[in-house]
Amino acid sequence: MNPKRKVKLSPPGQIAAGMDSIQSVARAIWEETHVGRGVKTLFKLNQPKGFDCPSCAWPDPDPDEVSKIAEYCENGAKAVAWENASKKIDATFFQKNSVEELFQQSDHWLEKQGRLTQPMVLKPGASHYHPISWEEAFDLMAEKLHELDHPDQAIFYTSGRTSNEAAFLYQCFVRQFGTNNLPDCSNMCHEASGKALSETLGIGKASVILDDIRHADLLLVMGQNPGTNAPRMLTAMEQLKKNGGKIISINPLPETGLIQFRNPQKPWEWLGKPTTLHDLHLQVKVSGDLPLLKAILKMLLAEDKKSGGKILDHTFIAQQTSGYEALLEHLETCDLEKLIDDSGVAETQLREAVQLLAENKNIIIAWAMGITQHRNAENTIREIVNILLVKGAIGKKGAGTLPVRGHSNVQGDRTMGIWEKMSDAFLDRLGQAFSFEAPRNHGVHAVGTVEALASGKAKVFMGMGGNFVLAAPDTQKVFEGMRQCSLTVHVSTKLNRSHLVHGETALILPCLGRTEADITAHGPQFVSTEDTAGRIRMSSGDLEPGSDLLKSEVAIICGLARKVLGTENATDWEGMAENYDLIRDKIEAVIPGFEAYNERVRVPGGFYLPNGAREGSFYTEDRKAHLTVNPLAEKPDSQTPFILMTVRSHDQFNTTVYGYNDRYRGIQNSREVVMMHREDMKERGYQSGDLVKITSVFNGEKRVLEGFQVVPYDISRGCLAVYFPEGNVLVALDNRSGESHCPASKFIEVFLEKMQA
Ligand SMILES: Nc1nc2c(c(=O)[nH]1)N[C@H]1C(S)=C(S)[C@@H](COP(=O)(O)OP(=O)(O)OC[C@H]3O[C@@H](n4cnc5c(=O)[nH]c(N)nc54)[C@H](O)[C@@H]3O)O[C@H]1N2
Ligand SMILES: Nc1nc2c(c(=O)[nH]1)N[C@H]1C(S)=C(S)[C@@H](COP(=O)(O)OP(=O)(O)OC[C@H]3O[C@@H](n4cnc5c(=O)[nH]c(N)nc54)[C@H](O)[C@@H]3O)O[C@H]1N2
Ligand SMILES: [Mo]
Repeated sequence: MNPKRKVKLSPPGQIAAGMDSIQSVARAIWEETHVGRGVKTLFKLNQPKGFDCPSCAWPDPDPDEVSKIAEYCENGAKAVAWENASKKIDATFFQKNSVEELFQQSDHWLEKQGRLTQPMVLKPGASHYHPISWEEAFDLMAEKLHELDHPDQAIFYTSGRTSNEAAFLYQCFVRQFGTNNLPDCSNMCHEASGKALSETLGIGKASVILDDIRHADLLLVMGQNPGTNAPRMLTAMEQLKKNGGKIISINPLPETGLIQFRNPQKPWEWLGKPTTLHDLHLQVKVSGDLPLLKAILKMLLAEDKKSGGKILDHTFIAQQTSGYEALLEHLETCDLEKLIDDSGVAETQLREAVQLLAENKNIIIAWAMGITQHRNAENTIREIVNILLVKGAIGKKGAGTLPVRGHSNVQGDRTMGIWEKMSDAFLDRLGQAFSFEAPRNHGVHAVGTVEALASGKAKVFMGMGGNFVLAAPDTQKVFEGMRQCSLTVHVSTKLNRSHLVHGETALILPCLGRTEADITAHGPQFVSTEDTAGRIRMSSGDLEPGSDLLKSEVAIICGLARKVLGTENATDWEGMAENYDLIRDKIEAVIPGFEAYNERVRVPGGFYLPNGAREGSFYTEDRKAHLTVNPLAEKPDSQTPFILMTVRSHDQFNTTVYGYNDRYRGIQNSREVVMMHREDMKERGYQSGDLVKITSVFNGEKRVLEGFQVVPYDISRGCLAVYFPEGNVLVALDNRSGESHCPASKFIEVFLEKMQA
């Protein structure tokens, strides 16, 4: 067997951004879009009157600051260029290429074919997609949905790019149809953060805003690769450093974006020295974070005792928290040496971290998928909260929790009610506002969706954006499940695998992107989004749409709702489709925090949603912040010598593969690689480029991925990394966190076998 693409290696980068990232932006615009159109859009990106970047959910600076600078990053610019592809996919393309032929192509190739331009249908038994009118598509969907025995046989997924307005209408339609089957990408992303933070602090979101980072003394960045996945965060980190703050990174990989930074927005600084970002890097074992945090906490308590109680904030602990005694008792029973050993980090380094935590008061802890996509994710996140609480580092300027969200509006979608188990209070208000009785039984989450599809319990799958078949765990199972559906429907901008792994009938419904003008009979419309810091802002595109046949997500939902719910349905779908102010009025009526929505969203920079934890009020049952006792995870399967994580390269947005070069890591030309420590390679007799078969073992079941090239990398011993989504083949459905059911796509027990080249 030969690799499909031979990997080329160069030394990993030491400095993030700078000139290389500018070149990369230029290349993306040149290759994907008309140059004028691309450059025009960049000037509107994240500006108060422009559109919200469709890439990540990193917050924008305040309007007076943002208007002075170009507020975008390399990967945001790539996302915008990708959305504005000058290439188009029309009916002739589908006539030329059968579904079978398209299925044989790579994911990169599929999206590279350009923007989808008209609704398409795949009829039962047909080999090719054919054009269909919007009206016929909605009729077809209504027919298939009405054929079901129960509304719970349909599942309505959402990816995180959907605007507040579209998300609100979508969940309203789905609940009026009669189900809470509203899984979303958050189920596979920050679900564990929401769960652990709501329980302990009374709000499932970050407790800090952008400005807090500048005022922090110490920032911990755990399980996150901001240089690639939230590049604008590096600007905030640079400011923190310039103000004398310190940074600790905790990661099995020494990610370039955590080491040094040259601000691409400040070319006059490119010749000077880059800003050194992290002061300390703790190269934790994959999933070693909980033992690491416990060890730090134990040492911190010991230091506090020695200092006569000067290190922890005892007043805060006494007045604002519960559970301190139980936590102390629990830590007594933990063996420090064993914790340190399980973390994979040397004691001397942990002592340095403890020193920094002891010396500083304003502490922020940021984290992302390296913490959430684990079996013990909730426990780890509650332990993060423990550390902040004993230091009194919450509810004040420059301190708090920072779960860095992924998709640009994933947080807003959840606020709008995209969740399989919204509270009764929300459902009551929704029912009142739209004169119906919302269903109460919980729906399925993302993993539950795969189970429901695979077991035949669900028959219709609709995706509002995203690429569910590749994003979900256990690729083989998802494929089987999708193929059993009577209907699969995707509202999309680009062609992807989910269009090709389909039900008996399939529909592709092409929609407007963020950058495009959305003009209705009522005039130009704008939408709004919520960022990681809970700020709501307007987003308004002004480019000419990629095709006359595209509809906005709002229009698609309204058109569909009218057909499915019937002409007697009292909701003013037609009115809302023309005038988005009417949607925002309804949001205001249903969701607390959106008072005077239409007025405040028009103020440059928008407004912040209320956030108890940020203001030092904890809306838990007892109105206290909870210190908690969090059990350590069970030992992994001893039969499998390696723990494998799936990560993103610098050249992708989730399942959208822009290209094959992971620039910062120095891994080029191929994504079919497995990163391994040199000593582990030596011990097992592997050479760079050797081909391996990776086998994961979970509950005795095996899953395999073949033909991956071994790449020597500075990764913790005993740990491996492959890219997402390729690695999803190896993730068993039950390999997930116990409480929030987030797939443990960063904790896969595997063994390797050499393959003949
Ligand atoms: N350009 C770009 N931007 C994106 C995305 C994208 O694909 N491309 N995706 C968006 C989305 S939806 C999301 S959720 C975010 C994702 O943003 P990240 O969470 O940064 O994404 P991952 O690549 O999954 O990286 C996880 C990091 O966790 C580390 N890690 C893995 N396991 C462990 C562990 O056990 N402990 C610790 N401490 N670290 C660990 C990995 O080494 C890696 O550095 O980015 C968003 N932004
Ligand atoms: N193994 C493994 N699995 C993972 C992860 C991991 O780290 N490892 N990460 C998980 C995470 S954090 C997430 S968030 C999920 C992501 O899962 P998804 O959100 O489902 O996937 P994306 O790749 O972001 O979706 C890309 C598609 O969205 C469509 N699209 C783009 N823009 C728009 C738009 O404006 N409107 C509409 N309607 N469609 C649009 C395009 O057709 C594109 O092909 O994957 C999860 N799966
Ligand atoms: Mo995500």
